[in-house]
Amino acid sequence: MKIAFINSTTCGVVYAGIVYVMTAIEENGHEVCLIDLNFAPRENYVRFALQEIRKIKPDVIGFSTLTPTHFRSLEIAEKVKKEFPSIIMVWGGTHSTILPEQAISHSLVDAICIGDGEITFPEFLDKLKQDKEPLVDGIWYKSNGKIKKNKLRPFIHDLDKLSFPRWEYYDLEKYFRGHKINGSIDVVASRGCSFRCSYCTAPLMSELGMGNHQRFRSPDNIIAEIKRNIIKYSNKGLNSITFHDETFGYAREQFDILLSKYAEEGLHHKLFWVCQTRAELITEEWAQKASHAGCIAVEMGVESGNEDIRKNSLNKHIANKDFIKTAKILSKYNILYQTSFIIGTPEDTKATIFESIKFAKNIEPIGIRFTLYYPLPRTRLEEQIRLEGLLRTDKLRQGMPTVDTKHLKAETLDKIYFIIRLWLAVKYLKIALRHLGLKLFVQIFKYAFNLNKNRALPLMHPFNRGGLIENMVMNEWINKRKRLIYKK
Ligand code: B12
Ligand code: SF4
Repeated sequence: MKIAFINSTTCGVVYAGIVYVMTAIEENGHEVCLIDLNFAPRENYVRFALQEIRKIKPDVIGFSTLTPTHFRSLEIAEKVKKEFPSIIMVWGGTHSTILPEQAISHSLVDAICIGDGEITFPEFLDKLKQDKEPLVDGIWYKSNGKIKKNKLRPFIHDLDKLSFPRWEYYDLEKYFRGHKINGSIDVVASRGCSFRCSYCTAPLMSELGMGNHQRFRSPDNIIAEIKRNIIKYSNKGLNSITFHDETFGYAREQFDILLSKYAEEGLHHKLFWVCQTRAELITEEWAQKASHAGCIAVEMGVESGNEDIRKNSLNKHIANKDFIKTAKILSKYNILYQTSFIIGTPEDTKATIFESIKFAKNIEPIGIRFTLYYPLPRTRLEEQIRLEGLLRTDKLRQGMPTVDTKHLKAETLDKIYFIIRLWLAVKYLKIALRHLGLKLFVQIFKYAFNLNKNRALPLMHPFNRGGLIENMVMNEWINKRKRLIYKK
């Protein structure tokens, strides 16, 4: 069978979940291809997807959807169903896993995959091929318009058994040139998270009746994947690794062995890496090991500069002083750090948002992200907001309800957010000038005339979240580190 995949989340980055599933079904003898919306002209993704579907003529389309972006899958599915009613549409990803009832209830969706897709989806396709009823654990489907629910399938416990993701479904050379860190590929060393932040869906995953969601790969398996990546993708421009775990380094034993092996094998001279993790995991020893093994940058969620909001409302029990300490440790070991903040959670006032800006300035990260709060359904915070009547269904933001805080209307938040983005643009310019000096203008010139050919991704707006400038600073930093290492 021929299966086309569409990832409705587009931020100009590759995505491991879809690649893992594609790899598994290709190994099972099916033909697969990816319709990459990152290459769709802005706002024209539906037409782009349709054109691709006309060329590919798939039997099945697998959509990967998140709740905040699932409306894009619906828009595409609507047009596809009209033109090709026989194509079977299957949804998978976090949205279908967290909100299966909602996902399967859309008239355009024929089946959903709940949880991991690597075993479930190939089994489902086999049934389709044999024209049999898809009695497959982890699949809900429609039969004569009626919803049929199979049993849930436990999360895949032994991640080492999975085949390494085949990244060539993506046009890697273009990503390698346009990515935040040039030449970076994702590696997922663990899946899941055991912290319980109130705005996040991670804590729900282990409560779905599919077993513990947090799982870890063995260091040997991870190293083998990285070595395979070097062999396969170096000639395309592979240069670094992004560990896309929720909290990289949470399991200290895995972290220690992995990094020792990474350095022993000399991989730290070949591929630098970045990761996202929690600030309190970063001890002096953590940072020393990470730096020695080629860590170039860490992304940490601060969420709010107001400690009370962070701890009591967002359930993230990290004190301001701990972030400051972590920032100092990371600087000591030459690791750059990026921070992310959420504005518009229920307790936010103008003053607390200002505290976040001030805090972001104080800890001097290389990259700062501010996002407006999305109330993710079924999370603890969303339930609270619903009860308190702060959810606004009259005002949607990218298809999602908007939230008033207890003190601010969503309209005011929009204005504040606009000002923050202006402030960030100036801030990024300052950071870049500090790190690059006059080289910055040479780089902007090169970018403007596409001399480095790094304007490959049409959806990536150059100033989106400081994307272009952050990209330049990160890459300059990597080059500096490389020069230092090769001098030794
Ligand atoms: C990497 C990542 C991203 C990447 C890429 C995501 C993507 N889908 O393209 C980027 C940086 C782009 C991103 C962006 C966002 N993300 Co994000 N992201 C993640 C993260 C950290 C890891 C995802 C990953 O690679 N997991 C590892 C893979 C192996 O697991 P998986 O994704 O679950 O995939 C498996 C199954 O779901 C299934 N599957 C997946 N797709 C399909 C498709 C089919 C057909 C089938 C059969 C099966 C299947 O099989 C896969 C393999 O087992 C997750 C956290 C997490 N736990 O997943 C958050 C997460 C997915 N992100 C989330 C959010 C909210 C966002 C943003 C909306 C945040 C924001 N406010 O800006 C943005 C989207 C912005 C936009 N405009 O599009 C939420 C989603 C919540 C929800 N209810 O949908 C998560 C769960 C974080 C959280 N805990 O709250 N994200
Ligand atoms: S640490 Fe990150 S992934 Fe874990 S619950 Fe908190 S926000 Fe979610």
